[in-house]
Order: sequence, then structure tokens, then C-alpha cells
Amino acid sequence: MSNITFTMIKPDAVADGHIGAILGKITEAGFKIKALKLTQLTMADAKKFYEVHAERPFYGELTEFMSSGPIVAAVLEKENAVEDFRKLIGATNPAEAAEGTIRKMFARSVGENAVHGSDSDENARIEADFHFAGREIF
Ligand code: 3AN
Repeated sequence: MSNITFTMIKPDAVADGHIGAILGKITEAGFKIKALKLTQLTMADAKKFYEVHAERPFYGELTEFMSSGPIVAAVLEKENAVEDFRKLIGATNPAEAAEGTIRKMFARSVGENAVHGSDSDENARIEADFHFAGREIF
């Protein structure tokens, strides 16, 4: 499988009732859903998933938040998936995100920013495999 990215609809957006609207934006933008589930990260899962940020000052806050409630995990396919998805979600800080982006529309703050998007093809594969068994990806 090529041209995939991995996303999570984060606990803020799930709690705020935005699952349907966000999945709508994603599919309208031409992404095909290859895997999808409602799940919750344990603190250990969140620490492992965000290991690259372990030294950042917000690591504790980030891992607490990401394990605080249910998330939607998904694998998405499209040509140029990683870059196009990051454009669709907008800047990390919703205050700086462009109009019409998912974070601009649905995020609460820089920490509670509605969605995750992989930052490289390599990480997309690693993140997809972290959340889904092979038979769950179509
Ligand atoms: P992005 O998600 O846009 O790739 P990263 O990789 O810099 O951004 O950050 C990963 C996650 O860490 C963000 N999605 C956000 O939830 C959290 N984060 C980033 N910067 C901050 C910050 N200054 N304060 C709190 N949380 C942050």
C-alpha cells in the first residue's frame, strides 16, 4: 500500500461531537478510509506513540490529554496523502490555522487540536501498524 497517512480524531473533537463532520471533511477532500476504529489510548500507549516528543515541555500534558477519552483512529489513502492531509488539518495552533481547515473549524487549542496527521510516509506506516492489525486495514 502506498500513499497512506494515519490520523486520530483526538479526545477534544470526539467529546465535542465532531466525529461525523471531520470524517465528512476527510472523505470530501478525496481520502479513502482504509481502516477506522473508536478506541482509547492507555497512558503507556500515548507515551509510546508520542515518544519523539518526550523531551518537549508539553509531553506530560499531551500524553495525559491523549489518553483522557476515546479517539477515532484511521488509515487514509490518497495520492500525496501525508502532505495533502497536513494541508487539510492546518497549523498545529488553531489560531494560526487557515480558514476552512479542520483545526480552524474544530480544535479547542494548540494542545487540544482536534486531529493528528502523520508527518512522513515512514511514520504513517509505523503509526498505522501501531493501531491496526494487518487484517483491519483494507
Ligand atoms: P503536529 O500535530 O501539527 O504535527 P507537533 O508534532 O509539533 O504538531 O506536536 C504534536 C502534538 O503535540 C500536537 N498535535 C499537539 O497536540 C501537541 N502540542 C504541540 N505543541 C504544543 C504546545 N505548545 N503545547 C501543548 N501541546 C502541544
